[in-house]
Amino acid sequence: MEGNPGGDAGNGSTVLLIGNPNVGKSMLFNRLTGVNAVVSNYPGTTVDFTRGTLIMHKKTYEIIDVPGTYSLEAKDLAEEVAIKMLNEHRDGVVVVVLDATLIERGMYLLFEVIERGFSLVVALNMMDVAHDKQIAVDARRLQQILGVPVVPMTAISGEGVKDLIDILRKACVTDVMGIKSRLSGDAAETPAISGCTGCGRC
Ligand SMILES: Nc1nc2c(ncn2[C@@H]2O[C@H](COP(=O)(O)OP(=O)(O)OP(=O)(O)O)[C@@H](O)[C@H]2O)c(=O)[nH]1
Ligand SMILES: [Mg+2]
Repeated sequence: MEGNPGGDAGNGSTVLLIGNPNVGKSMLFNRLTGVNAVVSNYPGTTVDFTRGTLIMHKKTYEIIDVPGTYSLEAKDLAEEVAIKMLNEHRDGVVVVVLDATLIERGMYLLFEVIERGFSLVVALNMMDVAHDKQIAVDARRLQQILGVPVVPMTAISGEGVKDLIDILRKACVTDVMGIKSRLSGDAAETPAISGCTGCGRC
């Protein structure tokens, strides 16, 4: 499966916000969609999810706030719904939201999304907390190693949200073997390109 470098967000225009519980997905969702959100039950379940729209550069994106999950191996109903939603939107863009103060905790889910071949972007949220706790986060390096856009942001203040919106169309697919080689130094890190995310796929 190939990404869609430089094109519109995936083949479709659905954007799924996925991440561990409490990383700020809903706060980001509110920033992206404003007031036009609709809450529904996922069919056949009592699990709520929210969808809304974002209109940007004359393109309408459907944004889905996926229930929080630690993995794509369901351990409860909410996680099961999260997985079903991903499977229903294989041509969409996945925004994997990570807590910048707990990056390792979100890596498992991130790699599961990568392994399934989704076109993705990483939103590194809670940068304000990372800053207050003096946790240094090198988003650029993470991006060069992962080979997908990584956007530092603070959903609570809105900082970085516009950058995330602008980068949605550069969402791309990456692969675990490539990441391993870049980590071990066997392959060059994807070069940073001026004015670009540096994922190297433009
Ligand atoms: N300081 C800070 N707090 C944030 C930020 N983003 C979200 N929060 C707070 O973190 C808490 C969790 O945010 P939510 O948006 O509900 O998180 P979620 O990922 O939707 O959580 P679940 O729906 O339970 O999976 C809330 O109290 C938010 O106000 C941020 O960038 N900085
Ligand atoms: Mg939420």
